[in-house]
Amino acid sequence: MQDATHPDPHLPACDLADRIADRTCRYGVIGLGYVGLALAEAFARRGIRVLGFDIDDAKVSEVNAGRSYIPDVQAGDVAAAVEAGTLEATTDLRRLAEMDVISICVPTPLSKSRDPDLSYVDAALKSVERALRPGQLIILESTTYPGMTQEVLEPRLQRQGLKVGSDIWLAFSPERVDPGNQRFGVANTPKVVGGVDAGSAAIATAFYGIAIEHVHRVSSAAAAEMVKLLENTFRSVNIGLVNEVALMCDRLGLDVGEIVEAAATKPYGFMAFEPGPGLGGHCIPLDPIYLSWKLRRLDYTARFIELATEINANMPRYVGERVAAALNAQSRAVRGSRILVLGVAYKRDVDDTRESPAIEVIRRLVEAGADVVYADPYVETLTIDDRLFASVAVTAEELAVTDCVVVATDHGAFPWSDVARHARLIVDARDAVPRDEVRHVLWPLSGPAVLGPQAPAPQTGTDPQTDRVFQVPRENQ
Ligand code: SAJ
Repeated sequence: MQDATHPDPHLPACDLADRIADRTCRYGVIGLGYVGLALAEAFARRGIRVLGFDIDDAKVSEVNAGRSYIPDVQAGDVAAAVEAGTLEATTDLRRLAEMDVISICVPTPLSKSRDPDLSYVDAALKSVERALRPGQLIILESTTYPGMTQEVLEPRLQRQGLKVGSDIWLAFSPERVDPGNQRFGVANTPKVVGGVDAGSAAIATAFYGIAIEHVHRVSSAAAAEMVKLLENTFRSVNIGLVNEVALMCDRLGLDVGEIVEAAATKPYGFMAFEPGPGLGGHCIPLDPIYLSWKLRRLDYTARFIELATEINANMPRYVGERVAAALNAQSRAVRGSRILVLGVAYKRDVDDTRESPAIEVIRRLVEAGADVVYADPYVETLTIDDRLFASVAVTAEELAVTDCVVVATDHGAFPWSDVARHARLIVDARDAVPRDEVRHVLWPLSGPAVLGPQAPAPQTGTDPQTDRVFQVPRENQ
């Protein structure tokens, strides 16, 4: 919250600053997705009158009915804000003219050619331009490449004849929302803010201070854009590293889960990341590519980003190979085998399947001729390559007729003990199944299979994918 005893020397003396100080400023949020709805509700609960803007009638109706379609935003909070008159939603973008502060929280995906797709930002900006008036603060929250706010938004807004830094203000502030995170929300997640000038930075800092406990100001909008990309590149590269360690452990006959778990006992200088079937979500797989794309135009190759992207994108193929090797060890082919994939969401306890690696795992198994079904309590149906799948229940009966269970997403809601006891063969890409309860055979992401008391006799053979001789070591019998 702003410190009233130490006024910000850069804070411009203007009506907007006054309305922020007395909490009468009107706040418009463009894009009511998992970022925008959470942000709107956080300010509404602080008594700011918030108007959410979305092109999706259904979202607008849900909000105005006091309901939430974002699992991390409680319906009760939305209802209370609507009831209190501090939260409303509309599709009428002309009403942006009524707003004092406008946050743009629209998707920034990649195009088919893996270049930044800024069409959503462009559409939102067009609406802002049409409604622009003196005294407004415009903040871009959507993740983008360093320089975009200053190089693209500022000239566009100034075409309206208004001067940024005196008539209007412009800043960038990256969204930081971790879907499914029960501990950190909008109010207690520090907010980074960078302005195209000192006045914009100060007024944006003052505004966010209304609802967010800690606001961290950086020297420019480009710096704030880069902060976000560092955060997400950090995750992509470290996940890529631990996935490459999984590939190394596969060749060394080591269980990568054991290796990472042991390394994580180091109390300093190490941060554990979990190897898995790949990288999903609409941020981590994509955001770093905004950075490498920008740097290529500055004649620099962001090698870590490109390597991590390659390794992470390869993991679904690796999991498919692992399934083939596990079935082969039981003299079964993938073709004709019934395979149950547990989890299609991109990570545990969320309902989002965007960029989910499980989809590529399923695609590969179907292409190899398997009879694939999936179970995911958060995802009722899923279309992959024009084929509609419907989630099945994880029952003892389903497990008993399954030739191989593939763990792709480690939702807490799955009956992991039942899976361990009833599944005849498991490939666990998330280290989710309790090994000590396995009755039959479990293949971790890498390393020797784990044999339960009811496992078939150990076999040896040659893995057709790699010609590596495999055998189930005696210590696992
Ligand atoms: N993953 C791994 N191993 C790990 C961590 C994650 O394989 O050790 C996978 C996940 O299963 C998932 C993908 O990576 O498929 C991304 O997971 P994530 O939690 O890193 O990413 P998001 O998109 O759910 O949320 C992240 C935020 N999460 C965390 O910081 C923990 C944060 O980085 C951003 O605020 C947010 O993306 C965003 O919107 O940029």
